[in-house]
Amino acid sequence: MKKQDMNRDWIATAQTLSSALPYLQRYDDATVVIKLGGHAMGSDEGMESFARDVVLMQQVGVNPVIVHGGGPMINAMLERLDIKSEFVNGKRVTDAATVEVVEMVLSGRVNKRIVQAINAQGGKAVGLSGKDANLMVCEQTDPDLGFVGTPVEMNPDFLRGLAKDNIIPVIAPLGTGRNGETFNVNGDTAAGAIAASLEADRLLLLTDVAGVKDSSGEVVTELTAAQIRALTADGTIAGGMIPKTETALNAIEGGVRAVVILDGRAPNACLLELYTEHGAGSLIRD
Ligand code: X2W
Repeated sequence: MKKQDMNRDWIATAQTLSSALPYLQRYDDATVVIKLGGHAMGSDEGMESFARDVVLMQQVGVNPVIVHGGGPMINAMLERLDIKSEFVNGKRVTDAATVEVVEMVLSGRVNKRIVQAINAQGGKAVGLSGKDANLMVCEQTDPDLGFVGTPVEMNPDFLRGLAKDNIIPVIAPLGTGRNGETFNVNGDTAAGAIAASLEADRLLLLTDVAGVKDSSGEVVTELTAAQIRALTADGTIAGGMIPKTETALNAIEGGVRAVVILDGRAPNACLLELYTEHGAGSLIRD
């Protein structure tokens, strides 16, 4: 590279940092809950880039809380163990044998991979599940689904305490039952409940689609809760997007300022959303 071109690169970097100032100020001390879905957890490079963004966010004043999924990793382990599994309305029918595998996979390998990636970038991440410190006490969602839980009681004070010590919680979506049961919670549902309990400034739902699409297939960059309801009623929002938009509506109703559904595989997705005018994905607010 010619010296002149190199200078231009550094100047562009400095300009980028400078233009981020209003966003850095806006999100100073903000609580941002990030749901990292199993489909958005790709390569080691992707995980490294995600972890770097999270650590950067914290370095500039955000309190990040990570909630993860891991559906595809659960599927792979159930297959290896020859346990059949099916989904009803986006939720896994979970018997006693399945919930054991769900906990092993999510609280084990998946959770620790994220914790390790964040710590490798200089962050202080701690892996938890909804069982730890009673972060997420659940009731059974529906007897037909077995050990699938709906969060009913949360512990946001514990998470606030961690934020004060600059600890980044990485939470697996399992809950504890009042009678000692282990409940499998949909990752989006868990992230929404945790974000609402914290009255978070942002909930970022990182997935493998670019956002909410309108009837012509274009991603809509900003939507109100009423628009989401209308697009759901006319069938434009369908399939796997439904649990995400439902989570978004519940989270907003529960006190979250805004929810963003975005493609977690895109490079620096979180930074693009928080720190640039461009934003990323679909932003939903009341
Ligand atoms: C999910 C939990 C993991 C999850 C499951 O068993 O697959 C229920 O369906 P993703 O990667 O975010 O889809 N739980 C009740 O939600 O993972």
